[in-house]
Amino acid sequence: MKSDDNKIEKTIVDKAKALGASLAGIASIKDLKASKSYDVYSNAPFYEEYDCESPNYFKFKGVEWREAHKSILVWALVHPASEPALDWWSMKVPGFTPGNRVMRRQSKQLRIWLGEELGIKALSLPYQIEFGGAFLKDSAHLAGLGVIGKNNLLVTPEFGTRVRLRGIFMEVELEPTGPLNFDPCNGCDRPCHRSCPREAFRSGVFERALCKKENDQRDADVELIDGPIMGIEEASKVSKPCRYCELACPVAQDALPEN
Ligand code: B12
Repeated sequence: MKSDDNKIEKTIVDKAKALGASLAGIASIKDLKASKSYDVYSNAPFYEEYDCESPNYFKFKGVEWREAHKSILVWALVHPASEPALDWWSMKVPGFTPGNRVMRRQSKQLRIWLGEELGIKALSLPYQIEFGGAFLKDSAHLAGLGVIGKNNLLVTPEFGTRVRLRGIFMEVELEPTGPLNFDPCNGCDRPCHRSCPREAFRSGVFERALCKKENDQRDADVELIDGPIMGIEEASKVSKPCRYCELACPVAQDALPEN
């Protein structure tokens, strides 16, 4: 199914936005397989259990996506600094964060709509790559939502780095909606690098192990937070991931109220 005027692509992107996506676009899985993360991940998986050299190894076979999946719909939900709880983790919250909870719901609605309205078989992707998820920053870059900045995050013209991402694989070849011609880090003196409490950019590029130390510490430092703040009834133990490099990014700082 291919269209000359990108009608299907526009219909899908518009639907994602109608369901609450702040930004949305489409990338091809073929391009995603050629992306940097796909290559890097097999050699350096994030979770130790995924590393075949590790004693905890249980099932790493590389990133496995089904052949039938040809395109990815990727969308963003804006996470302004003024709404920090969107990003907080609790085992009691469906999807673990209030932001993910919203995006999971959008994902289900989109998957059903794709099947019923357009006859496109689709798969709502899990967040984590080792459970079958996709590289969402790379996908969003290829779909034209933004570009990957020197902070190793997706930087969008509209909301800067302050977005969260989600994706759906589709069993149909569609025209990619990106990438974008956008170069926000050129000429920037990188406040993102200076803001990191663990100096994870000390070598000039993002060092995941240093970032992980900070986030592991934050995982351990749970706080008991009232249910309604997390959108649930009962109080729960909550951890607050680090956002220093994200919030230091000057791109589109004025786009959001009280950002
Ligand atoms: C595991 C994970 C983590 C781990 C490991 C981080 C890491 N980068 O490896 C930890 C816990 C440390 C972490 C930290 C953070 N994360 Co995180 N994380 C993920 C997750 C689940 C998978 C990422 C992954 O392993 N990718 C594979 C590895 C190989 O890639 P990578 O190191 O991230 O970077 C690659 C790309 O940048 C690519 N690349 C570089 N340049 C270019 C250029 C082009 C053209 C292309 C195509 C690619 C490309 O190459 C790099 C590999 O060398 C994703 C969700 C998802 N499914 O994608 C969220 C995700 C990437 N994280 C996100 C966020 C927000 C964060 C934090 C700010 C913490 C927070 N508040 O949630 C920090 C920021 C750290 C940073 N500056 O990168 C967001 C990013 C949003 C955005 N605007 O980009 C995501 C998409 C989740 C979400 N909810 O939307 N994260």
